[in-house]
Amino acid sequence: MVTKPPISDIDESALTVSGPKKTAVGVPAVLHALKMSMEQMGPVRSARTLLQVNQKDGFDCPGCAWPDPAHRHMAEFCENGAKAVAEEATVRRIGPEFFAAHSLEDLRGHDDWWLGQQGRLTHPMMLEEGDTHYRPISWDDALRAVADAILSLDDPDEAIFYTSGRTSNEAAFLYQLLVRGVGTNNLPDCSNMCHESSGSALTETIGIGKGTVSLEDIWAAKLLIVAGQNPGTNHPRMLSALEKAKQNGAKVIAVNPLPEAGLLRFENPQTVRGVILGGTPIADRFVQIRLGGDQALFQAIGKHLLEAEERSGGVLDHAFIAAHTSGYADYAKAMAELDWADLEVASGLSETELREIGEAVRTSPSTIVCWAMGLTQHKHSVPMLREVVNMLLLQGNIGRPGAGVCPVRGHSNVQGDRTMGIYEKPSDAFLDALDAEFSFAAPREHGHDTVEAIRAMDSGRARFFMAMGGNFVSATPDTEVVERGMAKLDLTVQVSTKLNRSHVMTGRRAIILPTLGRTDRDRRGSTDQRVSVEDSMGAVHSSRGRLAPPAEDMLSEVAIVARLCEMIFGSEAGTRPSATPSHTGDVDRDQVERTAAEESGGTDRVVVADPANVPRADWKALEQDYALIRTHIENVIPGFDDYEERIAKGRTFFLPNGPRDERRFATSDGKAQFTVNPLEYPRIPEGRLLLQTIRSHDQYNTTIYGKDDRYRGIHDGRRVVLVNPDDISALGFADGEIVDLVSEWTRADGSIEERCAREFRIVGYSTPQGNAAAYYPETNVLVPLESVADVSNTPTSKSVIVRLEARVPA
Ligand SMILES: Nc1nc2c(c(=O)[nH]1)N[C@H]1C(S)=C(S)[C@@H](COP(=O)(O)OP(=O)(O)OC[C@H]3O[C@@H](n4cnc5c(=O)[nH]c(N)nc54)[C@H](O)[C@@H]3O)O[C@H]1N2
Ligand SMILES: Nc1nc2c(c(=O)[nH]1)N[C@H]1C(S)=C(S)[C@@H](COP(=O)(O)OP(=O)(O)OC[C@H]3O[C@@H](n4cnc5c(=O)[nH]c(N)nc54)[C@H](O)[C@@H]3O)O[C@H]1N2
Ligand SMILES: [Mo]
Repeated sequence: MVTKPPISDIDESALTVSGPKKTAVGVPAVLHALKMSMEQMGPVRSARTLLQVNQKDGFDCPGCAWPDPAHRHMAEFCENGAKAVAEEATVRRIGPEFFAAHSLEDLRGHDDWWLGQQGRLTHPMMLEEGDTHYRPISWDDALRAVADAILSLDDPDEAIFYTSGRTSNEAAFLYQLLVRGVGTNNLPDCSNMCHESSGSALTETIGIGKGTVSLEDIWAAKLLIVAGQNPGTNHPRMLSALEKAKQNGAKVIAVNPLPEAGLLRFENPQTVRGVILGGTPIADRFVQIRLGGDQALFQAIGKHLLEAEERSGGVLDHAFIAAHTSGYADYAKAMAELDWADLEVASGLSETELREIGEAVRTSPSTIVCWAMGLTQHKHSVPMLREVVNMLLLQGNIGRPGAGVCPVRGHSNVQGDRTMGIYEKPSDAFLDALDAEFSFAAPREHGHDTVEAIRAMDSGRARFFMAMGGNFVSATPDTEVVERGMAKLDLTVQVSTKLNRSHVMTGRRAIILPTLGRTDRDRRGSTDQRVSVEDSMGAVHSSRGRLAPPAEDMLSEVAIVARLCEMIFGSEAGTRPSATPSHTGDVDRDQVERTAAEESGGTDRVVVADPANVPRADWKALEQDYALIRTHIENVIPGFDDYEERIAKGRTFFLPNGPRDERRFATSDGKAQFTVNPLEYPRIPEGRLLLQTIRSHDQYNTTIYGKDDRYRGIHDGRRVVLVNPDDISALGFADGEIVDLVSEWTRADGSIEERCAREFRIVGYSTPQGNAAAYYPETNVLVPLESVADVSNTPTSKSVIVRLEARVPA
């Protein structure tokens, strides 16, 4: 297979390095955002669009999932949000002429940066087996081809339905219903590669897979530990919240192998002080931890708290521990047995430093821990996050103001998609309610997550792939295996706004279905529709785009899915969702299944979209009026009562959250769980480095906006590897040298598997010895599919053993 490594489009010879910045945001950020907006949208559209971001009754910023304050600034604006908007609201278009001019072969030679720069997709396109070019196809024919491919499968589990995290609640809800109606739970999503470890650890320990704090809690906290997160780039609006917390007297501890600018000093472009006086120092303390050392850190804090309690008392919240937790004694014993020397080695921090951080926690009346990918993408991420919970439980730091867990979510509606049932392991309660609402029996067997989906493709167990957004080929680990797997499929379908590698590394046949984004007006029938989303803190609100869509007859995600449902399940015109909740009603599941089995001839064989057992609804009506979808959601998912009313006029409502609202923990014994987790940390073999793969300041996941990483001082290029200067010389290299990165994966039998990413420039950088960093997605070729986190199955994108290899002179 031809997979020219896409290194051809960005001219890396122009790369310069100026060293990391000590401040984030400020005026340059605003200017950068405006520059990109003007390039993509021109002045009028830029002004119109940017003023609507995150305003009441405007559109939800597609940038990140950080919540909006109730009282919003005129422009609740951040540089990278503006870039995300410009990327979508661009005036560039690619229609049939573009695909006629570029063969598949030609497109395959380009990287995600070039592909994304071409503009918005406007027409359904189809690639038939053996074709050299995509060709235009009508909407009806395209959707019919998708429906036929699904119906011709021998088993519904041969189909895989991926979701990225931008999909609205309404589209996500219909999409999972389509998938379950077809007869499978194969619903991998970007979350599998993102916060799955958080979900796993939190569900086990506190009974909910989400955070337990609101924005008000952040403002009220007295200590915020921000670990494994680069908010200056990835959640810039979080910096305003941290600034406000500091004004209220909070201390901030930043835990990171890299001295990220946003964690150090913040110039708020919204205030005079930020612009003229040079801003607020954010982190009171920067803790330069070794990659993967956080489990040791949180154990050390727990151990310190327990020792202090032993000495003089007054540290622990005994009443909370007694009333609301179990497992305390075992945990305390395990901490007592830990050796400070081991904790030092694992974290790379001295006992003194570990104890100082422990003191900051001990003396804080209310503590929040915030984290993102630095804590979720390691082999031992789930035990690492259980330790975060242990530490917080000791002082009763869950379910009271200014305290709790704050996993900072990535995609703007990734959390909402999960709430809507985009999950390969749905609960029975959810499925029971779905069955009752749509008079069918959804499959119970769990489906494939992202890593399992790739295995199924590669082994020939899958034949059909559909993606509701995202860029599966570039975002997933082990790029070559994924490309090989995709090529084995009968049909790959991408519902997308922009072109990316997943449209060119296809199955034997491929279909592109262009769709509307957040900023686009979505007119159905005679009314403009709105959708709704859930932010990182469980608040739900509406979103409505106002821009003219990129082309006349574009379909929204909702419309695409509704039409597929109608084609596959048949119409049930005239039925309306009733106003009775199904999530409390009892379903005679056995009866539904019996009837289905009888009607399909009494066999046990799983039939694809078995006509006797398909969800029943008036799909056309749902397509024309999204409020009807919201009524269904209200009936199926607890917490959405009066959905329509509570999102009207730009209002926001909070979903119920047991731990936060009433210290209610939906675990097996109704209590929060202390857990015992043997200390783990990555061991780095002699002469090797542990590589983390991260985002630059000029990208959104696999969407590359530009070639700068301003805060880290990297300009006009992306193929760099950041290495500690002592390691550079110890390994016999020089700063600026071009090397290949070779990853080494030790198989179960002890043999070593190698993968190579070519031509990276070594940049001396402040990172702990033995640790290195480079950008994703270019480095995904290095991440072995087998290298996943225990329990959550998340690829270990922050923990890849590599060696640097000198390039053989040509
Ligand atoms: N502009 C922009 N915004 C985004 C995105 C984007 O690509 N661009 N992506 C969105 C998505 S989907 C997500 S999930 C989030 C991602 O947001 P982040 O998690 O902030 O993104 P990463 O670039 O992966 O950065 C990981 C951070 O963790 C640190 N780190 C790595 N390993 C460790 C470790 O072992 N311990 C500790 N303590 N720190 C560690 C890294 O040095 C880095 O600062 O951002 C969202 N927002
Ligand atoms: N090595 C490494 N790999 C990683 C990570 C890492 O840190 N390191 N991070 C992981 C994480 S946290 C995540 S979340 C995943 C991200 O994985 P994905 O979500 O799959 O990837 P994105 O790059 O966000 O997807 C971008 C594409 O989404 C489409 N799109 C944008 N907006 C819309 C929309 O409104 N509707 C539709 N239908 N399509 C739209 C566009 O076509 C665009 O090209 O990557 C993961 N992969
Ligand atoms: Mo993510």
